[in-house]
Amino acid sequence: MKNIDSKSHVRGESVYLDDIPLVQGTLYACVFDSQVAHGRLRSIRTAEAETSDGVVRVITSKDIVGENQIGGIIPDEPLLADGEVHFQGMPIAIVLAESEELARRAAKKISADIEPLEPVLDPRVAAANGDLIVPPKRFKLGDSDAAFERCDHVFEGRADVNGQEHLYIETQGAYALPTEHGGLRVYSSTQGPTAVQRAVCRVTGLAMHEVEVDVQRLGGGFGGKEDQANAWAAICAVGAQLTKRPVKYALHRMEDMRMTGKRHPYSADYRIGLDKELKIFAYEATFYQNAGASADLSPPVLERTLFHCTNSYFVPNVTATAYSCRTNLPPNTAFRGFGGPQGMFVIESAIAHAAEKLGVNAAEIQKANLIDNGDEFPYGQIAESDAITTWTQGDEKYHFAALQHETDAFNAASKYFKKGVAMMPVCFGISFTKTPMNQARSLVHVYTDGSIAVSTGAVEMGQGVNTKIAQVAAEMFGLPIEKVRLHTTNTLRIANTSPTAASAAADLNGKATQMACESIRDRLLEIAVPLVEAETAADLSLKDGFVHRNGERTSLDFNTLVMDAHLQRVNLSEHAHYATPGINFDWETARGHPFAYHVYGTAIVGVTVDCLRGRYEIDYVKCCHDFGSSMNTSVDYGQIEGGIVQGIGWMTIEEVFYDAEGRLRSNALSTYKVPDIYSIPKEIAILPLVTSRENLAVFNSKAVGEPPLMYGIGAYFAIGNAIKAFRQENSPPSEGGMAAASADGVVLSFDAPFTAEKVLMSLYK
Ligand code: MTE
Ligand code: LUZ
Ligand code: MOS
Repeated sequence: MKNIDSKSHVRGESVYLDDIPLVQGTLYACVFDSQVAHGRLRSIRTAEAETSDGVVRVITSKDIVGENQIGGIIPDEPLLADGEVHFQGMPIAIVLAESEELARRAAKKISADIEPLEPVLDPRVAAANGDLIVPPKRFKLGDSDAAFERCDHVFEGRADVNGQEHLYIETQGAYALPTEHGGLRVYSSTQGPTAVQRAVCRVTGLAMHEVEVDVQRLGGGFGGKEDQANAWAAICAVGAQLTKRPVKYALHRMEDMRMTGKRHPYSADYRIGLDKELKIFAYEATFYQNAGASADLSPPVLERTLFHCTNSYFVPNVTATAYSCRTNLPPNTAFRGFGGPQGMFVIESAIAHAAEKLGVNAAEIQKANLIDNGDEFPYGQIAESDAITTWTQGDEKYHFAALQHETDAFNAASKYFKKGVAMMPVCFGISFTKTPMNQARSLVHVYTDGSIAVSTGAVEMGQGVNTKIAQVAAEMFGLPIEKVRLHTTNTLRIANTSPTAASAAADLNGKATQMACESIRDRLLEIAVPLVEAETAADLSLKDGFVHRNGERTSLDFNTLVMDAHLQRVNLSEHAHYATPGINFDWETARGHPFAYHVYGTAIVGVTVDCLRGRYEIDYVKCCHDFGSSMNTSVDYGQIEGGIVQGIGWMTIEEVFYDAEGRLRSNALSTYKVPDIYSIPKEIAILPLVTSRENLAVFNSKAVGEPPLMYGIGAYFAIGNAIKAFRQENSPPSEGGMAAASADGVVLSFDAPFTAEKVLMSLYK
């Protein structure tokens, strides 16, 4: 079954923020933002902008009616700079004008007198200065100190991983309209309508019941709109409140890239200890997260780094410590995987390091340590594991040994092109790690013509959540999917939503929808009992648009039944609430059962490196992926393909670059390269692992949004292996391994992304 949006997408008929018809009198906002990464804001000169053509108002922090604050977790983020600026791109003033162009023109006429202060960009420096967003977090299993004493091999090193630009096709934006009694209606391109509502209320001083937030769909979010849609909605709301006119702001691409945060870069130290059988007996990691200038979502991102620091492996003795470091970059934020991929990259680096030094294939170490049923994660949850199954089935189908052999044979015959192959197992926990966030609601109306309207807290952003929820409703009522319509995510219909994030939107909102439909269906079947001369409703079901009795179709169709129920004054609507059962986590002890379940998978990634130019191609990604039982393979395969490409992009060609002044140099698509049709893997093969074990996924169809991104990490190590093949042939063996800075200064370090430049430098002295 295709994504229900595919037709309107292809025809250009799908409605995004910028397609909403504008109300007469709408003003356009544009932000004047800081050109300095860190400094004291002495004064702002707005006079020239204020008298500029078409300008209605210029707003600075002192004009804000409510609180000048949008920090969701920690109140450390002013909407408009006041007293100090903390990153280049920090909003200082808002211009409102009669047209977009006039607003932009006027914003250029604003200037600010800023006394520069030393910017801090390196998270290790921030940590040394004691500038942390929250106190350090730690996971501990067993006793790693004692365990290292007993290891046969111990290796330590450093791994760095850079950020990533979200590059949703639709940039950030919002449109705020004044409503009766001083209220506001806000259209926002957000993953978190309630988060937007809260931010709008805070800056305007309005109560939540006075503010309606509505979201049709997003042209991509990828985590970038989980928290960071708030500022633009708040800016429009402040403008609408002060002028009593509608205000719209849709960011230009370069504004968006400059002013918004990205995936968190991390720097980490690791220490890994193995025994003679290659069992990882002890692991220590220290993570320095580059949080940027304010907290945003950095604390839970940091926590998820710890949750995934051992990836798919069971390690009996683990100490993992994580620091969230405040720097003068735009606040970094959620990005597909939410800190998990950064944690996984470090243990994969440690394993590659050990493999190199021990002269074994990294896959041997990986395989020897896969987490099994009943093993304990470093946070106390007991694994119901399919890590070994996905590895074994993937290997049986795609033959890692044969691919390795093929790679070696190619390399023996080729001087300037070298191939590399790597295995990449993945294990990702499904649920918000903050237990209270794991709740959702759904509002279902059955209309008297038999058509069905569904509203939930889930936001459609291309991932197909609306398709899955429509499938749930259609299945529950035994109707074709055309009879179901998903409506906008709206805070008046569904209140207090969790953001659409953590890959859990289909599970949470799908389950709530299932419950709502179940209640209405049960009432309908009670009405049907006498109409089809059944004994009890238990004998009845809804299928193919008809009531069935003991599995056989009766003459009573759905529409007739619905009208009959209505005439008997039966409620045809339901608002249901779902909260994931059985989950908990206690940060006091750093133990619990935070995840409803885990998603497992194993990928084999193959690459070819051009050893004269440093360029490379991704030949294939072949994976065995744990679906539970997919309710929509075309949506799920799309998520896997997209996730893999995005993960590879992060690990290879995408390079977020800030200069020493904290200025984003990769600030446009000419300087920030994302995978295109030419650089995606030549082959993506997916072997579904179908399991029927009961899980907490909707219709047993496991969450798929984030886990596949992490298969992309394999590309980094496959490239590393190709480089190793070249260097083994072209340099003396004493030169040192992939992880080591060798005596002659050649460095093959763990420092993602592996851009062509870095590959070239790694190939030669
Ligand atoms: N797929 C598309 N096409 N666009 C997106 O923005 N976001 C990803 C993933 N897949 C995203 C996507 C992220 S970060 C998450 S958390 C999940 O979708 C969220 O949706 P779900 O909970 O319905 O899987
Ligand atoms: N967002 C969040 C997330 O607030 N908590 C999470 O645990 C999470 N996990 C993945 C992606 N977004
Ligand atoms: Mo996704 S990072 O949970 O929005």
